[in-house]
Amino acid sequence: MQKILERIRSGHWVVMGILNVTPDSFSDGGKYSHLNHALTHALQMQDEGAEIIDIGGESTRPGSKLISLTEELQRVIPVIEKIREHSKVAISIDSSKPQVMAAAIEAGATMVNDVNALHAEGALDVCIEHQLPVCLMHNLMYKRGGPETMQNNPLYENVVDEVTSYLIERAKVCIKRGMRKENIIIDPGFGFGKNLKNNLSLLKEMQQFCALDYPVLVGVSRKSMFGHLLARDVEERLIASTSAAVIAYQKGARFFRVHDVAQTCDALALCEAVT
Ligand code: 7PJ
Repeated sequence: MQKILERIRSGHWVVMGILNVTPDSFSDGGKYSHLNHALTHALQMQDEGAEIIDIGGESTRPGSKLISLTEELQRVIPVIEKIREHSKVAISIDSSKPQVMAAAIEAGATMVNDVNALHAEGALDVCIEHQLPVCLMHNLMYKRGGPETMQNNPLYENVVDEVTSYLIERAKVCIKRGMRKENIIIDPGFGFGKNLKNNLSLLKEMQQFCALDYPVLVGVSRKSMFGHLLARDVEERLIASTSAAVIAYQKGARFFRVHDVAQTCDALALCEAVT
């Protein structure tokens, strides 16, 4: 994982493939819930160029329901163990629960991706104890009462400045508590408590996040912002998602969390060839 971060820092792009093991996950409808399907999908994404597989058991998309600790553990841990048996690909655990993070690390995950930026009690401690790379994502969930309600009324004076300050502040807190600065990745959190205009501003001003001293992870893949902009269903958002990745690349982003690995890698390889 450290090598991957070094590559990002030296200007190379890296793709993280999304592996949802949530029955209600919106873009693959739970198709990969079964262990062997999850493994096949992970290996396919690795084959297509994903250097990290991001495994999430709790759907964090707006409007979804939270699940219990036991259920989340039952969904993700066997998948991590299965992938570990068959591949050396880096695994990131997409969770906000410290117990899930700890169990995932034990099972072989080497990165934590938390859409709540380690706000849950004990989450920061787990990450500091293990000193592993962590993605801190901006999300107003804590102020707005969870994914069931967060989209109702997003309101910013200046979304880019507010997200920037939040990420800087959050990174500072983590460092103060003992996290190594080199292990911090930041993410503006497309779609989390943001409307279309907010999301487009984040993309338009991506260079502002990239100017901070941390690698920036971009998660726009198949998101509803494209549904709103283009009136496209989830399965029709490939071109927009890939184009957004290209735009983010051109503004300095190098780390991409995507469903469509092969297509995104093609687009990013072209970007790199002309940079
Ligand atoms: C993101 C994420 C994102 C990071 C999800 C979805 C919703 N983690 N987890 N960034 N989104 N770091 O994939 O549409 O944007 S779940």
